[in-house]
Amino acid sequence: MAIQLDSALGSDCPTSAIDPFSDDFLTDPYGYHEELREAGPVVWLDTYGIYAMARHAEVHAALTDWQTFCSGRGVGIEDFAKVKAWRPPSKLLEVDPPLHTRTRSVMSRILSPAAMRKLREDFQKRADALIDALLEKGRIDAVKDLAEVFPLHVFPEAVGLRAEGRENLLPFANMVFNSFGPRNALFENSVRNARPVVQWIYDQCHRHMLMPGGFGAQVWDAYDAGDIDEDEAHTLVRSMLTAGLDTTVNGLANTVYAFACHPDQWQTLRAEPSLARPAFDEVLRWEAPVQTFFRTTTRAVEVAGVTIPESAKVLLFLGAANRDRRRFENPEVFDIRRRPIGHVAFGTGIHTCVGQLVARLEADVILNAMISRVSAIEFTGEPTRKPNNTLRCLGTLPVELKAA
Ligand code: 8QM
Repeated sequence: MAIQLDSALGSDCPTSAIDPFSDDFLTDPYGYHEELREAGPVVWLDTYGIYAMARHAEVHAALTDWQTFCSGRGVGIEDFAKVKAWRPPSKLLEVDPPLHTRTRSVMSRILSPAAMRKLREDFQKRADALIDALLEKGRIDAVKDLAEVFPLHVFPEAVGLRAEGRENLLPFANMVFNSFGPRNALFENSVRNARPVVQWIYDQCHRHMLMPGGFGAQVWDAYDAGDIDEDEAHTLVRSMLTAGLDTTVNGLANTVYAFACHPDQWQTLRAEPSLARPAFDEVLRWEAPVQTFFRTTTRAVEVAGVTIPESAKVLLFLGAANRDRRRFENPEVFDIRRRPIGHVAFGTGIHTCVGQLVARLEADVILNAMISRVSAIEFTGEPTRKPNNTLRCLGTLPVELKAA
């Protein structure tokens, strides 16, 4: 630790006392992001003894250079080379090539554009029915009644899970995303909450638990074909259950939130429904569901004049990079007409979100359903935040949907 600190100080690396895992930061990160971006291209965070990058150029470059900024030592704060991982590591997220190349190709084949075309019609019907039901209700909590309900309807079915026990999925994912951070109260409480559901999750990943034809069964088909071994198949199904739900829940909640905050943008979208796709990208840029991930350096590396030593943990602020004015003009403005090309909400490089077509499909069918049916989205109360060590989460989002 002393060596790391010396080299940080010795190479002109600015230091900061900001704690990016405090409730304060997680509840309202944007002022802190600005401080971190302006402190320099690389910042040493005293609280944890880690490096951080919050500007777009450096975040993007680090995500692209997997040889130097590896994932195999964990994408949370703990270095798997020093501390045993608290769960068996993911064979997709927390690995490097060549293993990553093999597992990734199995997953991207399953989550392909052709697979999405098969799902679209059914997803759209369910989105239409859900929005009709919510309009009957009028006043809703857009987190519980919309953002959670919809992915919980469509995603477990696409994977091929049994109907019972689906309520276990969200507490499990909530725990995993908290566990990328330090062992603070968020980490400890979510582990305690999820303890009873972990075994259920692991049980669902076995071949005999998965309905034929779903994403899960297709992972096992890849085992039959000899592309992956048994342990890899089981762990890749677990990846789907971990990564596929909480992310889209928050992506949808952030979508409703963004338009509730910007009624003019909702009218723009209604007048021009073909903006749905760029509008979702703008939501992701403006409020990235996954705010941060770590990498670990495999060698000493110079970044913008700062030498980061080997075996350092580097915290990449995806959400801050997406609001860097060096990359995006008026970054704090939510504008669905901007083409937010280059946002890193899905990451970039070899680990770019492999499930993003599912996320895009879910957002697209919900927006389609709302564009034709909902004339306005109005707040009926103050939204609340649910801090998470990785995710940008709303706790509640009280709104009224007005029928068109
Ligand atoms: C985050 O377990 C996994 O493979 C996994 C867990 C979380 C994610 C991705 C993969 C990025 C959504």
